[in-house]
Amino acid sequence: MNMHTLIETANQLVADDKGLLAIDESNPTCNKRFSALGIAQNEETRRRWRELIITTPDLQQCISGVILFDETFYQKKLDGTPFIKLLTDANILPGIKVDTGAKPLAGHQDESVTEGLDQLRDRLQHYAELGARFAKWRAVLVVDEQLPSSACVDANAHALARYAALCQEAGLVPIVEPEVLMTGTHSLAQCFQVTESVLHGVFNQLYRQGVNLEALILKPNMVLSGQDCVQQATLTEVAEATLRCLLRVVPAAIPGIAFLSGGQSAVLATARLQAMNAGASLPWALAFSFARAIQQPALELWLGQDENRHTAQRALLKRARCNQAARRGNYTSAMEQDV
Ligand code: 5MM
Repeated sequence: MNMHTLIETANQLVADDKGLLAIDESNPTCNKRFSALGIAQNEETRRRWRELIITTPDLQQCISGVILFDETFYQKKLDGTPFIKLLTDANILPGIKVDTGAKPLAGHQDESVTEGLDQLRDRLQHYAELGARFAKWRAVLVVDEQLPSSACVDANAHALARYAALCQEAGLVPIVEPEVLMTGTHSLAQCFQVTESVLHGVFNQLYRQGVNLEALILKPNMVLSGQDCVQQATLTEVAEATLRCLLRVVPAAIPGIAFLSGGQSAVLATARLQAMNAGASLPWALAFSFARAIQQPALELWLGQDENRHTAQRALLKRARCNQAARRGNYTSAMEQDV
């Protein structure tokens, strides 16, 4: 492992106001998104969708890295060119989701712990040999009056740190993703309190496992009101609460924070990123690592039909450009009218 290279890669992922594009949906999740739009749910359709995304012209102008799922990692363009080569040739860093999913946490109803540490060292080495430059692991935390339990926070923080240490050993930059879900009736204040305590737990474990903070990217949720909360926080309240929370618990040593979108609408996710980047200077780059908030408008135009391919690519690029503008603090709602 060359720590200098790892640090360079981590910085490259958040350089030039670019962000990450997550296309690492597991097959059940990808199929669920397809099914909602009447798109066929099979390996070839998933390949065609991912090919459309990866071959979007000019994507590299606003996207620094793409997170792949294992199936996609080995797939090829119709002409036989591996997706990994297409990305690398376009100067987009290929990444790989390496967790094996959130599984029920024993003795803790409605809570999960993300699994995948078994054989992880070998899997990471394999992906690195095939050209991956970074990896991703997502933990899921549910909020209600009692949850998350400290057992759930501790177990997930420990697994994230073990994963991150193994990634750095293998020469891959770890994307550390503890997601506090927006589903539920909880308030902005509850989300703040849970997010703060989860991030505390994660950075504590990262420290204990000897993970180099200069060579990782944090992928957190924004601090939001639960989606069924009667009192929805305003744009300014979300931006203020998210920044206050992150400034309390995220060390200045990390190069960047790249938010997940978590089910927010594409436009709202961009507007909130803009609101956070429009203010005071911050110790880390504040970027994006969206899946739905970049893909969904394009998917709704594609509908599995080749004749919609270019329209869908334009919609995808537009979202990527809007998010890059939001990183610069230059995004305005007028950009939504651009074709
Ligand atoms: C939270 O999900 C991640 C970011 O996506 P959104 O911006 O849509 O919230 C995403 O990378 C997620 O981890 C993958 O889609 C994989 O999810 P599954 O549940 O299929 O493992």
